[in-house]
Amino acid sequence: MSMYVVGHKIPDSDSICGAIALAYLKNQIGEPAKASRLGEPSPETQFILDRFGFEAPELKMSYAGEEVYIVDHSELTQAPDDIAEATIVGIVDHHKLGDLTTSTPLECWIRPVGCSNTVIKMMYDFYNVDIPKDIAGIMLCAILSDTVIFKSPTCTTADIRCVEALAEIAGVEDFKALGMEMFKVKSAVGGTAPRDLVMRDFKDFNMNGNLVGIGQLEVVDLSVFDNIKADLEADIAALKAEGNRHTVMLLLTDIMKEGSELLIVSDDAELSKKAYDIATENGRAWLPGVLSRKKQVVPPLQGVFA
Ligand SMILES: [Mn+2]
Repeated sequence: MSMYVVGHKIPDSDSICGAIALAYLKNQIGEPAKASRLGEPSPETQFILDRFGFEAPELKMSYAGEEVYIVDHSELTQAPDDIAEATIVGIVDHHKLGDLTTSTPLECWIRPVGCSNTVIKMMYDFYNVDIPKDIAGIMLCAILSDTVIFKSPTCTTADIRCVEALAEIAGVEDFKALGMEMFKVKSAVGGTAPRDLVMRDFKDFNMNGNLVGIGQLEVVDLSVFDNIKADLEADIAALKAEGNRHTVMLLLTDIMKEGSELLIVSDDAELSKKAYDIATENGRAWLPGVLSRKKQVVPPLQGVFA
């Protein structure tokens, strides 16, 4: 039986590149595997796939009766809707441990590093499998994306060493320049509908029974939002009104100034003050030094909802 290797809903570059890289490794060690995805590739991910000559993995939403290797999360809200009817054979991740459970033993490769692809590189080393040049290229881009070219507080020396080794294999001489090229693609937000921008990198979290949705847009200069910020605010308000979320947040992250503007709509008007000790004004707050959703935004919120 062949397994599917799949990342989270609203896939980012780590989820797509990680599924491709891990499926290749699994096939090399005699475990048939196929990469798949739970949504459309972002412009950044498409740039990476094009750059190294890959097609996007198969779009597959239903996994009932299948064996599944989960990449880049361990949260029910981010997994396939029918994951309870599938067999989870493994998880490779670098986030907090979520609420996915299994009824059979599984392998887990979970490390507190900057990117799932860093853990997948450790898996290649463990199994002593050579990484093909093109796969090394997409893995290195995923790590540069997740670590914001090493600026994120989630970045570890393991991530930096991995990128250096992968750049060597991929024949990428200036990986920081490649990273900037990628973030410039990510910064092109003009001409995109507000809802598409809000949902581009959006994750739902179950915080002690409260559904909290957090989107993030990482750009090289926040001025790209000057003309659309009001539309984005209207859209997160609409998104909250449509569903059962306690809070919808959108982080506009400036990777050069190294901070994020928080746009928030919440049942609790004091949420930002409670979580980050920074009060919002008209639903906005500047969070200095905040680049990472998983390390700087989610944990204080979990504390508030505990
Ligand atoms: Mn990741």
